[in-house]
Amino acid sequence: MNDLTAVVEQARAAFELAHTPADLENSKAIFLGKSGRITELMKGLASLSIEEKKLQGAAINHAKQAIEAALNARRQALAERELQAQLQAEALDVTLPGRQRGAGGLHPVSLTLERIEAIFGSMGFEVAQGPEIESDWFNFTALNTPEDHPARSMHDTFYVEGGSDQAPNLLRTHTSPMQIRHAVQHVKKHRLAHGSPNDGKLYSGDMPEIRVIAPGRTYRVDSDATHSPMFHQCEGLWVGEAISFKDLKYVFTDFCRTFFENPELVLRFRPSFFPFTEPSAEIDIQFPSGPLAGRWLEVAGSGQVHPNVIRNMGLDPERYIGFAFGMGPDRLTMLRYGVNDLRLFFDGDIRFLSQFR
Ligand code: 2U9
Repeated sequence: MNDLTAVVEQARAAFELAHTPADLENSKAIFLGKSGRITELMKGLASLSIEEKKLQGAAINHAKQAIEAALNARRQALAERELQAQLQAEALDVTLPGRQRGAGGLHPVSLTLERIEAIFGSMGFEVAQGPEIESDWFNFTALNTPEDHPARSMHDTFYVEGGSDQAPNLLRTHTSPMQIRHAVQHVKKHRLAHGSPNDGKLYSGDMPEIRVIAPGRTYRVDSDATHSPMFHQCEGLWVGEAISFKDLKYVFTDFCRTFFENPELVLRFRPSFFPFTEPSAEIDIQFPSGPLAGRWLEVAGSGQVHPNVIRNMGLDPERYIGFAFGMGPDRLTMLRYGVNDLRLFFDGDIRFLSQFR
């Protein structure tokens, strides 16, 4: 009996010394293998009497079970240890700060365009849309620009393929063509509603007012610190039966004071010339205080829409009249934020752009 207890103790000790599953399987062979200690003891039973066989056999089985239990316990301990080592090796440090996705923001000129749309929107202006590649007719002819006007030269305007000599295609030089398109659609729609579809004559029937702004990209052959070949424009148009210069002054003054958040802002209308307006005026603003105080700053062109342009919308200028204005959102953005070089807007430098987030 003492022998068996010793064998069990030796097995336990051997299993404890095994530090890998392979070591453990070697130790198992010594005690439970084909010629292991337990098998040898079983073989010894052959020479015993039946009574002794029973007793000794039961004792050996008992010892064998104890060894198997120790083996299984050690197997589990090694597996557990291996798992812990693996978990530790593959551990994720969840306390590391996460990789953040950079917060985006709108471009400063987009912020200005949104602002312009909101302010004119509150005055009942719709927002027109239209193509950046235009026909010569919508960009120049419909806007009363003479055939020999310098703006029509290759020197000033980007011409693109796809048009003909009679009707060339170009990159729009202003956003006015969108307003012509908008006005023509507006007139068509209300002619139909009044049962007088196109009869070739100018329309002098009833119609709601045209009140629209046209913001967007425009293109001219020009490039220096204050000119970019691509720049933005926002034009406005209000046509009705008695829309006068007085309305232009009121609307544009209100717009400038709201845009620059300064109710004391002063405006000046200076006589000028544009082919599409008559009379025409440049609009200057002056801040009563602050870094720009005391200087007249040119911010827009404007005027009463030329009768020829009213005709090109399909309207009778004897009944319909209105005003138009055009401004540069790029320049408005420079004035609002104190930016001194237009090119900063189009360089795409994140250090500059992220200041407007
Ligand atoms: C229609 C008829 C008339 C829009 C106008 C200006 C005067 C003007 C430019 C000044 C420099 C814009 O900032 S700028 O690039 N614009 O001076 N624009 S009146 O006149 C129109 C528009 C549409 C149908």
